[in-house]
Amino acid sequence: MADWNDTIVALATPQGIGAIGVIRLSGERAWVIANELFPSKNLLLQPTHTMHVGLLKDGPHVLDEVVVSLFKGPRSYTGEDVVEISCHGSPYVLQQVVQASIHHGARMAKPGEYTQRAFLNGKLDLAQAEAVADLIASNSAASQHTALANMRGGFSDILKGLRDQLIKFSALIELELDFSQEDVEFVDRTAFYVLIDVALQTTTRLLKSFQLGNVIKNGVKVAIVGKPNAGKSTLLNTLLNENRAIVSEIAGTTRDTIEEVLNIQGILFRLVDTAGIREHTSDVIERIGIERSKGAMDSADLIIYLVDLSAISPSELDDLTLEIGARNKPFVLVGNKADLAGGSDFSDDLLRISAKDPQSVEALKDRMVSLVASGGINTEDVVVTNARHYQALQAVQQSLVDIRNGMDSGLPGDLLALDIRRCLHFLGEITGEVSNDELLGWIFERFCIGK
Ligand SMILES: Nc1nc2c(ncn2[C@@H]2O[C@H](COP(=O)(O)OP(=O)(O)OP(=O)(O)O)[C@@H](O)[C@H]2O)c(=O)[nH]1
Ligand SMILES: [Mg+2]
Repeated sequence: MADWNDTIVALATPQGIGAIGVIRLSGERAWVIANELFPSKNLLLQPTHTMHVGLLKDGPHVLDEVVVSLFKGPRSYTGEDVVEISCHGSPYVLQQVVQASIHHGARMAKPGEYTQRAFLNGKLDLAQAEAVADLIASNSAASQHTALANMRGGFSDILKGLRDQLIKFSALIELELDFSQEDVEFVDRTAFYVLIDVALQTTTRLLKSFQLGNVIKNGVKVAIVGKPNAGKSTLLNTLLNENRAIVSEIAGTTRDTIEEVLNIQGILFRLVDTAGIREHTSDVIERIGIERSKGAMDSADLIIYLVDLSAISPSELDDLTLEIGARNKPFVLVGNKADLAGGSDFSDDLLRISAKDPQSVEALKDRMVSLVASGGINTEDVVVTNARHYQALQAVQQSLVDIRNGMDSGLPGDLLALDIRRCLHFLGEITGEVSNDELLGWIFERFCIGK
């Protein structure tokens, strides 16, 4: 583990040329080092949360004209004394400023070390710190919202509530043990049952949100499937607004799956165009493509099943609806080539589009978004997006079940107390009350340097 008494320095903005680049110093000597590089004013006499313009010099050597922002701990990101130096964004200048800081006694920061210090100084808990990494990596409005909510402590608050109540009960049970001769029950068992049930409901909801969380983080996988020539590749191209896939009137044009990412109303979709599915083909490559199409359907979060309205009868369509419905997966049945098919003898459930016409595809986009939303994506809610939290939550849930079973079978108080402690342990693992150097190293190594 790093030495927490030293002062660290790193570039906080991305590598490369920019209008400005920010270098951040954190630690006991942050202000002193900045002051040594900033001759025009004594920074040590300035109040916290102020900004100062002036030349930055390493000895006689002028480095840049900069803006220095001062933060006195604990009112800073890390909780320590922090200085942010906004320089002109030349990689050469920035490198020189980092070097000068090192000459004056700073050490290059390790990946995630600022956030790790913030955690160790109690500025954020572990779940919040991890949300910082998620927020930096967010690539859609939905993933931004969930990361932001978790960073601000929504998830942590729920866990903390659970923990506080369990601690209260475990204290009472342990008190009961001290008086075991007297055969008293301090703990109101009915109230405890209620508590455990509420806790179980909460963990179940959080565990369920993980699937959703993954969807938010990684995108909703959408398989576009249907018979050859239905217009799948045409639809992909129109959705993406570019000629991504080859389109032709030859059935069996698409051989392999094609995957592209599309952001619709803040939700990330991973669209997969597939080879048209037909039962009998002698073409070996086409057969492999069809296998992949079926695989894409199996792994998809949502299926768009496209039919050519000019080449299907209502009864065929009914059979198809049943067949896709049996997959137990959200799907949209889309009737394509509405411009060719005159007949309106198809059911109203069918979404009619013309894949060539961007205007008519808008309705499909709305349907995709609403399907995801009805699947429960509400970014205001707390959503678990982190596999480590998910695993710990599973353990929390299991220990809650054990506690309840223990109470059902009249388990003695000391054993019950043990189960409660185990549950508290797993809860603490998520927020960091229970942690070790190895775990912290693993988490913070995944951050970039400067965060
Ligand atoms: N009239 C009309 N023709 C369309 C429409 N959508 C697609 N087509 C035509 O249908 C033919 C097949 O389109 P594709 O997009 O290649 O069909 P596909 O489903 O990808 O076919 P495979 O890759 O062979 O499985 C092309 O000639 C398209 O121009 C539409 O909305 N209206
Ligand atoms: Mg195709």
